[in-house]
Amino acid sequence: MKFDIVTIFPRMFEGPTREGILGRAVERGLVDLRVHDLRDHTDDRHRTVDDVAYGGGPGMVLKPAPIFRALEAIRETRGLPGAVILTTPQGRTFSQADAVRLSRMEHVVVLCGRYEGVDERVCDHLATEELSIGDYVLTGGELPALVVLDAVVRLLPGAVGDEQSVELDSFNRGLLDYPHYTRPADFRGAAVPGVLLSGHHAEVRRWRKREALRRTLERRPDLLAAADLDDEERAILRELMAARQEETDDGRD
Ligand code: JD8
Repeated sequence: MKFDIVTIFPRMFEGPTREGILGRAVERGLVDLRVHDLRDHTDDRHRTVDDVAYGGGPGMVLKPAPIFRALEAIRETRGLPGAVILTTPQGRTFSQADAVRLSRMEHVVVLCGRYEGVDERVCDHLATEELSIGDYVLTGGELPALVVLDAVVRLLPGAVGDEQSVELDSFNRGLLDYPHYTRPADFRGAAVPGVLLSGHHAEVRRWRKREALRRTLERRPDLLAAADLDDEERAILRELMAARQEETDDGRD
């Protein structure tokens, strides 16, 4: 997969793209990643990428010309991308479904905004989609670009050692993950749940289902509507909801 990022801070990508699963995927060539310095696409002595906003007001805006020229250079050397993403607070919230969709493309470009944002003509005539990573304010689009890159690359075949772990991924199934434990069985008086030490694989599986459902019901009930549940999970969920109803109905009689 080809992945191009356009930014005024290319060094922000150095650490994150050298480490861990992402670093290994880049090293092995699963993703052909290129980070482009927007200033290399300016034509003035000062390498100007920003300007004051028409209409006035505080803060600078990224000029359209360097961004359009950067994209033209990418098209010439790398071909036509399947998506040109602008990371912006105005975008639709990036989801696992977006990560899956983008991971099936041959070529993705991400444009990183800074300052007060980018000239609207970039959104209108260059970007094919606008994505946000969540409802909080960052200083620019570089961290969102890294989030998108990380979520996409781990889905590429061969990126994660164990393909099964990607398939069983909590978000893949639409539920939160169950709790994980490792040795020791007793850590400073806090015990690992006995069922996990029992060696009863069927019981372990059922306990994990129950815990995943309990946590999802407790913390992210919004996820349950779209979750892909089997018959056993639906039965467990009914039990958990009935038990909760009991708790809140305490003073009924
Ligand atoms: C791109 C500039 C900062 C945003 C004034 C200073 C995404 N989930 C997200 N939160 N924030 C961003 C994001 C913020 C950005 C830029 C993305 C470019 N800024 C601006 C508007 C208000 N500040 C984001 N994706």
